[in-house]
Amino acid sequence: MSSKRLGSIFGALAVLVGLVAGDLVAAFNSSWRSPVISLGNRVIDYVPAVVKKYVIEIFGLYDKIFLVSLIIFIVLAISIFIGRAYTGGQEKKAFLTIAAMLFASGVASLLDAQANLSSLAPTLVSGVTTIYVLRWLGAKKKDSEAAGGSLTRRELLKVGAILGAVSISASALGKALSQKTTVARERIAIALPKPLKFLAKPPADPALKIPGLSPFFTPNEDFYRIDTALSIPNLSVDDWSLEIVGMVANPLTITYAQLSARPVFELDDTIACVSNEIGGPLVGNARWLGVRLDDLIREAQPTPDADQIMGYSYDGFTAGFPLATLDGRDAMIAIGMNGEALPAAHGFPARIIVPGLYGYVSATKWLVRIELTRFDKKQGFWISRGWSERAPIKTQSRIDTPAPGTQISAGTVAIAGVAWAPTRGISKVEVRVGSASWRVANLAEVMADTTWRQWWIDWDAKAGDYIIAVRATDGDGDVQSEQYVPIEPNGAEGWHSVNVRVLV
Ligand SMILES: Nc1nc2c(c(=O)[nH]1)N[C@H]1C(S)=C(S)[C@@H](COP(=O)(O)O)O[C@H]1N2
Ligand SMILES: [Mo]
Repeated sequence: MSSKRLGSIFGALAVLVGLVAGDLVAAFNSSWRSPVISLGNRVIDYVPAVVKKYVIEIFGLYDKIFLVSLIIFIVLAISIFIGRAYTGGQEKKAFLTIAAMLFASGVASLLDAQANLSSLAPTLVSGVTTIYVLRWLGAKKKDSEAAGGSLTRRELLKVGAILGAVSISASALGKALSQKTTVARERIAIALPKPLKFLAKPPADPALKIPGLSPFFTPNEDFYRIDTALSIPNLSVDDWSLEIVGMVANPLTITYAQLSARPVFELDDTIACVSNEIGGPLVGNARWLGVRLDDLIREAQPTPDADQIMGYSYDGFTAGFPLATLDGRDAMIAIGMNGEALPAAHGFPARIIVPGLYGYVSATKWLVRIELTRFDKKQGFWISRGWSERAPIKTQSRIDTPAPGTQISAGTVAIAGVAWAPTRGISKVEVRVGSASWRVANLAEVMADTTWRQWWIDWDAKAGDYIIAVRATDGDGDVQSEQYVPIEPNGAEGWHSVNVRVLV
C-alpha cells in the first residue's frame, strides 16, 4: 500500500479515536463538551450573524445534523493531511497541525456556556489520544518495514478493527454516561405541585372522530422542538436556581424547591415558532403548569426606566420581550407540561411561557436568569440576526386533513385543521373548495383565547382536482389576508391551501 494511502488511513483513525475519547471524557462533567459540539456551538454563535439573510431561525432543526456532519468532514480532511505528513516523514508538520486543531478546539470549549479551565479536558484528551494512536500506528508500520516487508492489508484490517471496537465501546459508554441517568430519573420522580384550582377537562376532542386532525393537546413526544442547543442541557434541580436581576430594586434568587412551593396555576396555551411556514408543523398546544411571572417581577421591583424582560438560558441563549406585555395575561415560569415535569428537550427544569408571543422573543428554555433591562441596551439572540424585536403571534390556520396531493374517493370527506391567534382567540374559520364560495367551518369549543381551535367541515366530494383553502378570523374580527408574507422578520402571513384529487 502506498505511503500516502496508509497515511490517510492512519490520520483518519487517529483523529477519530481521539474524538471519541474527547466525547467520552465530556460525559463526565455536565459543563464539558465534546470538541465537535464546542466547535459546532461556535458556528451557531457566529455564523448566523454573518449570513443572517440566508440562515433561518430554525437553524436548530435539521441543520444541526448537517452542521455536525460538516465539522466531522472537515476534521477528517485535516486528519488525512496529518496522517500523510506523519508517514511521509514530516512529523513536525503533523504535530503542528494537531496543535492547531487543539488550539481551535480549546478556544471553542472555553467559549462554551459555563466553561472554566477544566473545560479544556476533552480537547486535551482528544489530542493526547490522537498523538498516541498515530505514533502507535507509525511504530507498527516501522516494525513491519524492519522485518523487511510492509504493513499488509490484513494487518491494517486488524488494527482498524481493534481501533473501531475501542471507539464503538467508548462512544457507547459515553452515551450511557451522558444520559445523566440521575437527571432523567430525577425528572420522572418530581412530584409537581398542585394548583389552587385545576383547569377543567377540555370538551370532547373532535380529533377522536376525525382521523388526521391534530389533537387539542399536542403530546409531549410529538411537540415541535426548536432551539440552538447542539446538546440538550442536563440540569439537575439540586443545583438549579433562577436569578431575577438587572434594573430591579430587589434582586431575587429562587431555588427549584422555592419555586415549586409558590402558588402555581395551569394555563392552556398554544406556542408557535416564528419560522413556521404557512401550513407548517412548528406549533403546538399544551397545558402548562407554572408560577405567575408578573408576581415574581413585581417582587423584584423593576426600576421605572426598565422596559424589557430578558430570559437567559443555561446555554447562553437569550430572548427578550416588553415589560408591558405583562398586562394581566397568564405569563408564567413553567415547570410542568401536559401533566409531567417539563421534558428535557422543552426546557427542564423551567422555562418562560408568554401567551401571544413567538418563542424566539419569549419562551426561554433551561431558564437560569431573568434580567430587567432596556431595549436600547440589550438584544435577544435572534434580534441581531435579522428578526424583529417585537413579535406577537400572527393569526394562522392550517389544513391537517386531507394532506396535500392526496387522492381520495368521491363521497363525504372531512376537511379539518387548527387555527390560532393567541391571545386574541379565533372567532371564525372559513373553507373554500375549488371555485365554490367560502363556507363557515364548525369550531371546537375552547375554554381560552390562548389556545388553538380545531375546525372541520364535511365536503361532498365529486370527481375532479381541487384546491382547498382556509382562512381564520381572530377574536378582534380581523380576517387573515391572502397576501403571502415570508417568515422573516416576524412571521408568515397568507392562506394555507392544499391540492387534492377526487376519484370516481
Ligand atoms: N434556551 C433556549 N430556549 C429557546 C430557544 C433556544 O434556542 N434556546 N428557542 C426558542 C424558540 S425560537 C422557540 S420557537 C421555542 C420552542 O419551544 P419548544 O422547543 O419547546 O417547542 O423555544 C424558544 N426557547
Ligand atoms: Mo422559534
